[in-house]
Amino acid sequence: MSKIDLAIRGGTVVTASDTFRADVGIADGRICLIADEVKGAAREIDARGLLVMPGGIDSHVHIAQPSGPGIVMADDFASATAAAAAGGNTLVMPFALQQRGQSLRGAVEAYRTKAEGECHVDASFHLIVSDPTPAVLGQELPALVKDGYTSFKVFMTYDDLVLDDRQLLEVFDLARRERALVMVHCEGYDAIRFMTERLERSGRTEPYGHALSRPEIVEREAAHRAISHAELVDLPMMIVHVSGREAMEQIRWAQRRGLKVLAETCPQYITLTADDLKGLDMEGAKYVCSPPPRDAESQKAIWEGIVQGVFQTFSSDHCPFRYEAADGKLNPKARSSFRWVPNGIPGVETRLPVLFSEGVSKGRISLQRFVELSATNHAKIYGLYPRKGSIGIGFDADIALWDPNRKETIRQEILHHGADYTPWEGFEVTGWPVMTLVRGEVVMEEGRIVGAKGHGGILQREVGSYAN
Ligand code: DUC
Ligand code: ZN
Ligand code: ZN
Repeated sequence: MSKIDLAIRGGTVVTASDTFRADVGIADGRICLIADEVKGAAREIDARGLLVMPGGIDSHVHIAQPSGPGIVMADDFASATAAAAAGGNTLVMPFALQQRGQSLRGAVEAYRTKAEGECHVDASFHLIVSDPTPAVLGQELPALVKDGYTSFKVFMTYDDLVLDDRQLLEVFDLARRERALVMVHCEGYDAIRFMTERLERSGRTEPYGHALSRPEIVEREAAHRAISHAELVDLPMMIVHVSGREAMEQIRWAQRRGLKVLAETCPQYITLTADDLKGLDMEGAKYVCSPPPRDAESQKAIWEGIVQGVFQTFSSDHCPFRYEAADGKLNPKARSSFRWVPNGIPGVETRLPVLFSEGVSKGRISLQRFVELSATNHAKIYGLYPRKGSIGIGFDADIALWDPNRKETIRQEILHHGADYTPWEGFEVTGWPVMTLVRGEVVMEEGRIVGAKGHGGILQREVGSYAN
């Protein structure tokens, strides 16, 4: 056997199928041995009392994305991936956003330039298609899929991003031909505009108006429309950031009819509610994201969907803005209407502790389901399996060591992201990641980011098994 660089000894290995006591041997950044005892390694990590789990894969994060005039995202690639590592993640999947009039290839190159040499964990880009011109559909997208950009997001709302039904169908049709996976933001543009203008006319301009302007009906209608379009062209599709019962039931209905509809949900939909947007003065702006968090009954529905397998992935939808900042939540126009409050919340660092604590520690889901939702399914769906997403011979040694009994209180002061607040301030969790290794290198130890940035690489992907 070749030389073993590192052994993780005495821990309990958890995969999407099993939990077992074993040592893990690593050579050249990959897992080379799983055995009762791994001896003779150049270095050892003592994992007694800890869970040895696949590093988290967060397949939905926004980093350094243009977000409107005068607005700046709180994270660059260095800070977002440091936060990811601190939260037990080894890979993030941000978006390369095409602005209208811009070539998609140009957008991708610009994001790669921002990310290269900056990342603490691996990264792999999805595309956002906002301008599906004949050149984009005919040449750019097929070429980009072949180059390993095998998934893209489309929006059913937002002035700068919305695609109409015909455009959605054209993109879906192209994705089917190229076997790419489309992620869909399901909220109806016209209904939101109608509600927003009505609320503004009646003076409901505070942050809570954001939740009132896009109720569950708006998400349900768009989810049903997207499902119908995907059925028409026989396309596997991922509905992202599902917030409550209405959309979840549309997806479950589609899945029961045998349609290839996948779904994602996020921490905000099991822990926050629209009432959080009612915070005094402008405090509610800290929770403005889309779709908005709903209510306790919606949280129950999301758990139902998690337990029943309606959801395959649990991502953060990390989309961070500073609160006390003129380029963030409290920009000069934000007080005049919720529509000017930048849309999104930070969460890449807290996603896994929230799911572990609310899910595993409270007995709602098994460790196996946790690993599926947090890592394995992301790798399978987005074309990184069997390289990423599990602990097995030949996989990249992307590993998080967890103390399942450690109690922590989430606080801004212990986090690494670029935002100046966390929506989970004061949230108590049981279970905490204490070490993260990316391809066999320790990148986080006890909350400290160790090692140089630039260890994280930018990965191209295969077509995922679902799109296939
Ligand atoms: N959609 C996202 O996926 N993230 C942030 C805002 C949004 O609308
Ligand atoms: Zn979205
Ligand atoms: Zn998002």
